[in-house]
Amino acid sequence: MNNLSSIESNQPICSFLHLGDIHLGYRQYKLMEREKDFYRSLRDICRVGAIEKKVDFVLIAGDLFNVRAISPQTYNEAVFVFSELKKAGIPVIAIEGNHDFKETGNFSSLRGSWFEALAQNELIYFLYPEYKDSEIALKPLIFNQKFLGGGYLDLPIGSKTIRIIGSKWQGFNAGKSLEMFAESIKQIPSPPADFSVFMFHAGGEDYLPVSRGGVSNADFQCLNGVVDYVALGHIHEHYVIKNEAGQDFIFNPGSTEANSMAEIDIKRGGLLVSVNSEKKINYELLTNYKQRKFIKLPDFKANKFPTQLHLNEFILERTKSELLLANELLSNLEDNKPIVQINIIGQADFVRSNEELNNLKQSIEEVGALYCQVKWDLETQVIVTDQKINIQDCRYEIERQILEGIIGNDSSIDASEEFAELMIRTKDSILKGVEDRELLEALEQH
Ligand SMILES: [Mn+2]
Repeated sequence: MNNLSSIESNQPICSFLHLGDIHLGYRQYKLMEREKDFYRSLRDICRVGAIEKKVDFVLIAGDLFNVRAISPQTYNEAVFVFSELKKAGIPVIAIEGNHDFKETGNFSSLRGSWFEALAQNELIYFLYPEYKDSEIALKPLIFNQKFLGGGYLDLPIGSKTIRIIGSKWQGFNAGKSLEMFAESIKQIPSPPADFSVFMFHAGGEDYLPVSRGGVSNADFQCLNGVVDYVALGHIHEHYVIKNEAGQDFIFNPGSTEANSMAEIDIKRGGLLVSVNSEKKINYELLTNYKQRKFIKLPDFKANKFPTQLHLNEFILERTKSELLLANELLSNLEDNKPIVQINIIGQADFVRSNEELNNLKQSIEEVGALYCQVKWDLETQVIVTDQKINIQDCRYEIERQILEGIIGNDSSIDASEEFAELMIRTKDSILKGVEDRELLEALEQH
């Protein structure tokens, strides 16, 4: 083997960025700022995850748009991002998801899709295989020539060929359709590709029950040995499913922005993938791109407070300290203001006032939240063994929780609760000018 071919054999086959569930155009909470956030996330993840990393291509596995009928602004954003990628020489291959799929019915009708418009402008390769009876006829797109009207693309990367096959949205037929796809992919004329990807918008059974359209792990296995990488979208949480040989096989990146409060804490982002010369897949979940910050405070127990004003004051002070900790208080940069979620649980002894709850929401937005969601779950039974918080205790409780939060951030101290109490006592004894022997002893012990 000469030097050149040994270098060649060590070259990775390809690298790519796999995205899904971008939901461009979603104006969450009816806020223009949120619509902009979704645009910003896509721009930024394409910058840090594709252009700066010099990947070979970008996959969009459905739900690029939040709805099928998008606004001109949303279309312009897609054009902007894909033009940037095109300038960088990075092709984009996309399929539709349930949010943006072509209307069912007569395909020969004049009703189109914005994916077609993007493809006509040579900004994406739009994979949309057509049906012939119960078989899927996979027609090829052609690199740099044919951007729509087919089900697969052979992408030349250096001396290698990457084959990307895509499905349209299958709905409840998802699991059953895989066998058909596996057969059709095998029918693609030779020569075989060096690496192949199947793009599919559907959820795995661990995230979406089969009874609700999820695909069982067993149903996925017919693709094993037929393609090398299954690129999913649909579920907004990142996950990977292995094949029967125990290798990572099916990949889902998750959403690029939080589409609901339920998406604050889950793993999600973009998958930066590289394939080595032995077809071994390495991947990294990218989460470090511009995204809106969310703050979810611990549940507040309603029955600890004598009046709603006490409850409101307590929550507001607690939220302010949290915003301070996040260094966001009174930030006038709309881009940096967090979204705050407040959960109140259990029945209160006072009559609940929606007006007061709305006041709380507004106060929190005035001290620096872009948006505050206040939820009161009356169903949760809360048992409070200690006494109700009176005005004096209310202040103490706020101080204690704030200090505990600050101390809790320092991993070198594990008894944050105890420390918070000692700090308050120290402060009190200084203010009162009284020597507290017990306190001094306690402090000495630490
Ligand atoms: Mn979806």
